[in-house]
Amino acid sequence: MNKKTLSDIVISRAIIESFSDKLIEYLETDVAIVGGGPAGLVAGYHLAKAGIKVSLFERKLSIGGGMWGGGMMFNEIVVQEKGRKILREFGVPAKKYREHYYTADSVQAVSTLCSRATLAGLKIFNLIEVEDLMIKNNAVRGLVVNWSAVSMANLHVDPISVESRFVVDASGHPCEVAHLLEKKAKIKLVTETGGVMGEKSMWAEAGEGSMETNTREIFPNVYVAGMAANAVFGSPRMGPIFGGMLISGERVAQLIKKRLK
Ligand code: 48F
Repeated sequence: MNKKTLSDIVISRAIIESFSDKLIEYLETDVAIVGGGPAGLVAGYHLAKAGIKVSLFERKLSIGGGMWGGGMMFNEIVVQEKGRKILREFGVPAKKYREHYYTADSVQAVSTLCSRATLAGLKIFNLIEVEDLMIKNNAVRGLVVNWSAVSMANLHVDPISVESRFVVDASGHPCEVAHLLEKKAKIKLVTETGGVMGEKSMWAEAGEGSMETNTREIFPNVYVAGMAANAVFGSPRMGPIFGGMLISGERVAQLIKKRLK
C-alpha cells in the first residue's frame, strides 16, 4: 500500500476535528437528554424524527442503560401490549409469551433503539456525564458536562456548559437531574413533598401504571422520563418489564414537541 494514502496523523485529525465539530454544533440545542437508557433513546428518536435538534449525554461507554441485562442478566425483556406496539414501530420483534405478555431479545432491542434514534438524527455523546445544571432566572437553561473519566479518576477539572431549551432527566433510578435541582439548587419540585420522593419497592403493575402520568415537567424546562419519573414521584419500580420506559419516552417527546411548536 502506498504510504501516503493512509496517514496516522490524518486519522487522528479526522477524529479530533469531526468530534469537535459535532460537539460545537450541539453546544446549543432544543433538547438535551440525560441518560441513554430505553426512555432516553425513545424520547430522542421521536424528537429527532420531528426535526428537533436533540442531544443525549450518557455517562457510560455503552448506550442502553439497564436494558442490555434483561432481568438478572437473562437477556430477555418483557413488554405488555402497548410496549409491543412501540417495539414494532422500531422494528424490534417481540414474541407472545401469553395473553398481555411479550418477550424481546434485550440486545436486539437496545441496538435497534439506538440505531433508529441516531439515524433519525439524535446526537449521542457517550462517556460524558452531567454534573450540574445551568439555572438562570428560575429556569433551567442547559447542562454542565464533563468527561466521565474525570469523576472516575477524581480529577479536579472544570466542566463545560451546553445550552438547551429543554432538559430531560432520563437518568434512571438515581434521577440525577432532579437530585441536582433539589440538593444543589434547593429548588422545590412539583411533587407532593417538593422534593424527590424516592422509588418504592417492586410492584410491576402499579409502577407501569403510574409512569405515564409521572412523565412531566418538574421544574421550568425540566422533564422527567422513565424510571427517573417514578423515582421522583414516589412510585414503585417494576423490574424487567420495559413497556413503561418506552411509553414514557414517547410521552415526554410529545409534551416537548407541543412546547416547541
Ligand atoms: O437506567 P436506565 O436504563 O433508565 P431508563 O431508561 O430505564 C430503566 C430500566 O433500564 C430499568 C427498569 C425497567 O423496569 O427499571 O432500570 O429509565 O438508563 C439511564 C442511563 O442514564 C445514565 C446511566 O449511565 C444509564 O445508562 N446516567 C445516569 N446519570 C447520568 C447518566 C448523568 N449524570 N450523566 C449522564 N448519564
